[in-house]
Formats: sequence, C-alpha cells, structure tokens
Amino acid sequence: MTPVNRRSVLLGLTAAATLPALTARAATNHNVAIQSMKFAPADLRVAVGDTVTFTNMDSAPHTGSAKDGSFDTGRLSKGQSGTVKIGAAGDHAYFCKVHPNMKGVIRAG
Ligand SMILES: [Cu+2]
Repeated sequence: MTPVNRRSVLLGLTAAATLPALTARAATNHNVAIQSMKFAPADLRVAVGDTVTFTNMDSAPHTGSAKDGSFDTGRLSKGQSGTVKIGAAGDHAYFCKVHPNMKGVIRAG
C-alpha cells in the first residue's frame, strides 16, 4: 500500500466513525404544567428518548403517572417539578394518582 492509499483509508474510517454522531438527534425536553387541576398541554407529541418535565402550579399535590407504568413523576407539591424520560414508542396515557380524573397523553413516535 502506498502512503497516499493508506491516508485515503484512514480518512474513510474517520468519516464512518463520525457519521453516527452527526446524524444522532439530541433529546429534547418538553414541559407540562399542572394548573387548575389540568395538565397543559394535555396532549403532547415527543420523540422516543425525549424527556418531559411536569411542574405543579397548584396548591394540591399531583403526579404524572403513565397507565402503562412507563413513567411516574411521583408526588409533586406546589412549585415542584419532576422529569421523566419517554423510552418507548406509542401513546402513553397518564393520570394523576391523587386525582384520577386528571388525564393526559404523551405520544412518542
Ligand atoms: Cu392531581
């Protein structure tokens, strides 16, 4: 192998190793406010791997708890936030464990 050819091979290997890093999508954080006994937005679209931060603005404690068990903020007091990672594709319906009539959905695809 001549010196020129060896350099071409090395450049090719470097490009191949760098490409996945360039094409990988950075995870996005989304925000859901919990206010007046409602999730806002109650219907949120995200990408798999994104995170969602729930912030409780109410005096009452709340949770953001997936029906499928894929995420749960735990109990949030007024002013507290909880961040969860959405690791699986699909529509994840969620509710508040303190007030089960409070509902929302996170759609990951
Ligand atoms: Cu609640």
